[in-house]
Amino acid sequence: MLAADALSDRAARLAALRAGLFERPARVSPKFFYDAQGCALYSAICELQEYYPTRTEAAIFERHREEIARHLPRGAQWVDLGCGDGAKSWPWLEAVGARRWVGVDISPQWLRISLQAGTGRFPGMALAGVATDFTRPLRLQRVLARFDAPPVFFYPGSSIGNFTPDEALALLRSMREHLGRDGRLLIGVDGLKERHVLEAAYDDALGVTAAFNLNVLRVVNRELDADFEPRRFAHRAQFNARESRIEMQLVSRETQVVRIGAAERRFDAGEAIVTEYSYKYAADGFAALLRDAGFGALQHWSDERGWFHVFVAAAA
Ligand code: AVJ
Repeated sequence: MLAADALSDRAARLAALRAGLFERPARVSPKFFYDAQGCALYSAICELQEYYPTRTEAAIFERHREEIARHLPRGAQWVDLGCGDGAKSWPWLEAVGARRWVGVDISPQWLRISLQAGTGRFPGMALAGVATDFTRPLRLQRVLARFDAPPVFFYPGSSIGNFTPDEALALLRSMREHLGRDGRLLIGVDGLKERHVLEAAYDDALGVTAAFNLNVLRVVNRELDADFEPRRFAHRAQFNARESRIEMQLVSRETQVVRIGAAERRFDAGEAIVTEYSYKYAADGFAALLRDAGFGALQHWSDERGWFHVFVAAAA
């Protein structure tokens, strides 16, 4: 496994986490959700009745896999961005006859799990893991240059939705720079739909998403030596139609003072910490973003309700 991030990067990440908590409104980047507990809760979210994205995307992949694969290079290096347990990749490796799998994830836990699963399922296939996050430009040129095969950048699950449109544009451009002539992007993005469907998906009846959101306070406590009490905050998920995004927040249930390292941060009753944006795109809006990022030859698949969109794109 390659640790792309040096120790100084870790220090910078923690400094940014700390600074965000003292902003107004306070904010924590969603990349901090995914410790071991957070990963387990996210897996549980994907099984929820209300959380349609994972299963809607999976159905599109199942139904159109052969056709999508015909738009992808054979014998590719399959670059799984935010690979998690890797399970979304495995059927694709077979469908395109991939020669190598490169898992990229912020969580070393996930990389260990997915590398082990991949080794079991594809003995003899070249596998690599890269630990990094996507808030900075990707630098995978050297890893990819070790293999003479075009890359497929696989970015499923609407993870792109965590970025503002400007940030998403920068990330897509950085993927585009890796593609070469034969490389492709295969990306899944959540569609715009009715508010009540969106809000239920991010505020489920069982409270799993609430737990996922609150868990970030435990991550903060551990990383910054803070004393947030999850019970003193409430989960909130609202669709902001003007910005076309779900906004997840943790709302202080009372006026309180939280210690963060050697400092203190007061939260008023009702004051919110912004933890996640999840942008939703109409198909044509996302196609325009891809074109802005230098992609062309767009192919698009969706489900019957138009709830989720899958695109294949090449460098324009
Ligand atoms: C992993 C970013 C795609 O935005 O839907 C799920 C994360 N947050 N429920 C999403 C998430 C709350 C998820 N992504």
